[in-house]
Amino acid sequence: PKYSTFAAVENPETPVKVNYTQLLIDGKFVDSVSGKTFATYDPRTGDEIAHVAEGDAEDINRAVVAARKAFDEGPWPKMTAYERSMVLFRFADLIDKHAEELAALETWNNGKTYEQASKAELPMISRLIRYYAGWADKIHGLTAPADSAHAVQTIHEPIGVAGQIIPWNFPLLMFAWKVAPALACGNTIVLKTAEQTPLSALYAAKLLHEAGLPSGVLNVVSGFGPTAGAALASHMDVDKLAFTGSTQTGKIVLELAAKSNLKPVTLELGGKSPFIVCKDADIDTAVELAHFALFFNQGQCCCAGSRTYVHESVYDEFVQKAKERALKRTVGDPFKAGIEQGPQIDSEQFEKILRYIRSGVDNGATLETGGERLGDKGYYIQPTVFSNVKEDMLIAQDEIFGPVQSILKFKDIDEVVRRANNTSYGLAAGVFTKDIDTANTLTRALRVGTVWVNCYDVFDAAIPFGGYKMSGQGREKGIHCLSNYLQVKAVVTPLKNPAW
Ligand code: TXE
Repeated sequence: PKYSTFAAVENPETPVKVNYTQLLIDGKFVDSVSGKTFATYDPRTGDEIAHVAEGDAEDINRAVVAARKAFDEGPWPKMTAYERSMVLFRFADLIDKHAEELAALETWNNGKTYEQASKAELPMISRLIRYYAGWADKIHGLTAPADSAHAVQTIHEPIGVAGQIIPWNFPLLMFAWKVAPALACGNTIVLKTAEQTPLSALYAAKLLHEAGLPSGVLNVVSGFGPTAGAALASHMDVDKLAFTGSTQTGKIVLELAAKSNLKPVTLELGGKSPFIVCKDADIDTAVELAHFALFFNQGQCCCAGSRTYVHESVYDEFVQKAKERALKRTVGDPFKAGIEQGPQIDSEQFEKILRYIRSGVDNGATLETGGERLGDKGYYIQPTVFSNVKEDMLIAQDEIFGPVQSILKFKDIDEVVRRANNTSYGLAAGVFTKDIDTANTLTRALRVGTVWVNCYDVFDAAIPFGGYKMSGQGREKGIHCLSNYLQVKAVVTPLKNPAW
């Protein structure tokens, strides 16, 4: 197959100046205690962008001490909720003002298209920050009806120092999902970015300080998982941990949290989300959205629709159209207009995806299109489509996290429910049908945290997101996320005159 639009970067210019590469602790940019740094790369070429300070257990500890002090001594948790909300509103305005530079950093360090970063992600980020800014002064307790001799009220207090560990697939969006609700509720934070993508969060954290965030409230440590990440998860003075990443690492951090101080943990982990196309679906729309559900962000989405189940009566037509759509996908330098797909994040993910593609071929799935790398530089992979995928194949079971669509055939609704649920994951699902009864049956039967009906990847700030089963614990976004960052205190006082 020819990918006529593919154009790798020949002589990449520096898309944006990298201003911040140190750790951000107690309101200041500082070197790591060890003085060590590590390189961060441009996935378009594999070339180095910059060296950033490498945080380790000692730096995490310094950051936790700063966050603890900022929590215990204030002013942040003791400021009025209105003042906290105004800091977040100003932060959202600054994100909008610097959206071009932030989007450029995101594309440069991650490989996602600039169009996606600037037109979809950055607006979503400032919108989400404003959503939580709006919540800050609307967090109410209750009065509870107890026995007639006591007055009972509940007070919602910030939980304390939040540890947050984020992945590389949406560096800035994940930063916002974590930081905005925690700050709205009055917590202080130590956040560890993914080692692949440290740059945009440092920039955003700097903007948050410009917006008026007091020193020590948000500390950002770049570094690796087994060192900095593990130190954060097991720190005795961290009151809550929020993690997004692989299921495997989710298990590790949960264990570290349990073995240290039993800090509560929320987890947003991997998935193998079914995308179900029923016989009465609008096929052209389903083909387009199934393509989007899988290939969006180079296939590097926890909720990627990575098992495309198609009813047997429309299967052949669907496969043919899915193949044609994949062949039309424009792959190349993510800074170029009109490009839909950039490179994968790094050589590790790139090799892993190519191994899965080989296993699909070896196990007898039909390779409709793609299957190879593109170019000889950077981490580009051809949009790949497999048909005749069987349930027990690795490509139907594991999270590939790349541009590889697997199309499976089904006969009836009960069967597809059984097969869709036959996985340890339960993050999301897509359902394509015009029949309200089929839609109702599927939305209720699927054991997943989000069901998109005749749409996919709709991510408003108000929509809760999270997984059933091994896709995670707890919910992010929406009203549900607030409870992750709040303690509920019951206050009971005797009533002098119970009769009143
Ligand atoms: O994930 P990790 P990786 C999936 C996807 C991908 C695979 C591996 O399938 O191919 O995971 O990616 C930190 N203690 N997802 O290796 O390891 C790490 O530094 C504490 C799905 O990048 O989970 C980073 O900040 N922290 C996912 C974060 O965990 C540790 C997004 C995520 O890295 C640690 C990314 C440790 N011992 C990958 N080890 C999603 N749900 O969207 C690592 N980390």
